Order: sequence, then C-alpha cells, then structure tokens
Amino acid sequence: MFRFQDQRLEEIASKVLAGTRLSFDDGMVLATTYDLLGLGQLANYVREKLHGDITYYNVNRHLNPTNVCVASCALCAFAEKYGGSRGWTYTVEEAVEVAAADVDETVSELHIVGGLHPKLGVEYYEALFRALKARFPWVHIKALTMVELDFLSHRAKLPVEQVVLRLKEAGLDSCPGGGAEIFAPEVRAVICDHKTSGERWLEVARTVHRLGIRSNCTMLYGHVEKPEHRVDHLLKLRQLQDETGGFQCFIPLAFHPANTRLAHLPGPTGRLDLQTIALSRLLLDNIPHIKAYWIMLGAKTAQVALHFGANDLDGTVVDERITYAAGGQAGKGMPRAELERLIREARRTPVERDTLYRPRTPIPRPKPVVRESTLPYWSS
Ligand code: V47
Repeated sequence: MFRFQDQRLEEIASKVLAGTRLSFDDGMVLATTYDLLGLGQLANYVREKLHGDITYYNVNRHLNPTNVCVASCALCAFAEKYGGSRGWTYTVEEAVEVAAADVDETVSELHIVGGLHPKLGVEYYEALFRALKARFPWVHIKALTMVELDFLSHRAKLPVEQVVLRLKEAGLDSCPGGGAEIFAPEVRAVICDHKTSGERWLEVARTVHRLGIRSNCTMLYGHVEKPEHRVDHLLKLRQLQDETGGFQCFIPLAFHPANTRLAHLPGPTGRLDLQTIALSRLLLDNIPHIKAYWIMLGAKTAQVALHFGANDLDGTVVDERITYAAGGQAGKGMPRAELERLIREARRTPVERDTLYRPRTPIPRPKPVVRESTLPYWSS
C-alpha cells in the first residue's frame, strides 16, 4: 500500500492503519526521517480518509487594530513600542472603516489580532466587536489570541474567564491560534521571552473552550527549535484537545526571520514545511483540520501541502501585515478564484467554508470508487 525508503515508517504505518495513537518516539521518527515521500503518503492517507479530496478555503479579511505592543519578542517584526514612529492604533470607528473597504456579503470572517497595547483594555474590544457586528452582522469575528486574552485579563485585573464572557457578549465568536510559538521554555526564552508562557497559553485555551468558544492552534517552526520541541508541542496540543475538543484546526506557521532580532537565521526550507504539515496530520489525530497558510508557506508550497496532510487553504486574507513585516514574499491577499485554481490544479475539490467549517457552498457528490487522486496523472 505504501512504499517506504525508511523502514522505520513501516511500523508507524501499521499503527496508523490500526488507528493506534502515535507516541513521542514515533513523532521523533516522523520529525527526523529523510523519507519525505514515505511520510507524505502516510499523512495523505489519513487526510483522504478524513476528508477525501475536499479542500476547504475561506473568504476572510485580516484586521490589525494596532501593532503597538508592550512585549518585544525576538521573533516578531510587526510590533512597535508605544510612541514609536512605526506604530498605528485605530479608533473603533477607523477600524470599522478599514474593514468596510473590503468587507461585503461574500466575506464570512474577520480575523482580528494585534499588539499588546498598554492603553487598550477590554472596553475597546467590546466596543470594536459591537461596532463590527452592527455594521457586518453576517460576519464571524475570530479575534484575540490566548496571549492577548491573557494580557487583557492582567491589565483589567480580572480573571480571563470574565474577560472572555464579556467579549463573547460583545460579539466574539471564536479565537485564532496565534501566540503558541513553541511551548518549551528554553525555546521561548530565545524567541519570545517575557510573553505568556506555554503552560499559560494552554490554560487560557482550556478556559476559552470551557466557555463554549472554539479556537485554533498553531506552532511556529523553523527558528531555533529542535525536532523534539516540535513533537512535544504537538503532543501538548493533542492532550488538551482530548480534554476539551475545542480546537478546530491546527496551523503550522513557517518562521520568517527578516527584520526580527533573529534575522541571522535562515528560516525553514520547503522540506521542513512539508515535513511539519505531515507530522502534524499524523500526531494530531484528534484535530480534524490542518491548515496550509499560503501567506507563510508561499502559494506553491501550500498547494503541494494539500498532498502532505493539509485539507484547508487559508484564505483570501486581503491585508496581511505580520508576515509581510518579516519579509514575507507571498503577498497580502489572494482572490477566491486563485485559491480555487490552486486547489483544483492539485486535483482536489474546493469547498468554501465558514470559520466553523460549515460548507458555504454545497459539498460536491462523492467521487466514484476508484479515487481520482490514486489514478496516474495521464489517466484523465
Ligand atoms: O501569533 C509572528 C506568528 C502568528 C512571525 O488561527 C510569525 O486561523 C512567522 O496566528 N514569522 C500570527 N510567524 C498568524 C496566526 C494565524 C494565521 C492564520 C490563521 C490563523 C488562525 C492564525 O504568526 C503570531 C505568531 O505566532 N509570527 N512573527 C514571523 N516573523
């Protein structure tokens, strides 16, 4: 069924076929194997078992109300100190107008994240979400990472639970997965010292899920971390997901070094990109969706990732600023037609989804018994 060059994958394949959960040691084999195509076959098998040929994409818009941040993470090129010349902070009215330039009925999601601004408290975000919901009632607000929620809770001297409940009341629908980086403290000390710890990130996510809000989760790779840090990070996410079931999707984030204090690092290669997608698909047996974020992977690698375990391509985005600030070359947004073209040319079936992975267009009828993706390319 599979063809492996690395025989260690045989044993892991038997586990995958039997539905047996993979261990840390299995994860280390997957994270270090030279057999990229063997690994890809295995991840693709799981991807197709769960989702067939379907590849989700979404029509969304990113909105960063501020880049002013009290943290100064070595990994980040987006943030600016309070009072710094590169900083911006929108009033609620300005933020709504910025969104309004690109949001119409076709847009299903606003993805809202920003810096940890010393003067913006819970009230600002309550007012922002209320104003956005009043103007765009059909739009799902996916906003504020666990790091931002933790900051708002400290700033207001309120338990995170109360912060989340207030924001939910104001219109918060779900949370994005950023800020997780790599959970291991020795890596955090280098890339994001002084930020919310890995343990706390998981604790805030646990609270968010308990309050009925779904979230995504991420891992930033391709900097100073080692394979064991990646495997440990994924297993911690898997463990929390066993408990709460609140993660909708996982997004591996490819590190971009330019303009950061880690600019001397080379950043991940295409091989590490694909290996990380496949590793995530195989270890995260309880998170249904693995997202290829083309902004960070580049459109070409993101397309190939649809055969290495990814089943979701995010998204139209429109105005991306975090990766762009760190030298990202992929662009700031992509038209829906181009997303669909990438998916179709990968011999997959595009399905537009909303943030909760409900199809916005009917799912096409199932394929015939012989699956197109198993046919040789010259057969059609
Ligand atoms: O939180 C920061 C990371 C995240 C850099 O939940 C960097 O659906 C690479 O979380 N190079 C923001 N990465 C992006 C993010 C995201 C993107 C798309 C979808 C979703 C979702 C979430 O990017 C940050 C941080 O973890 N980041 N700086 C950098 N130099």
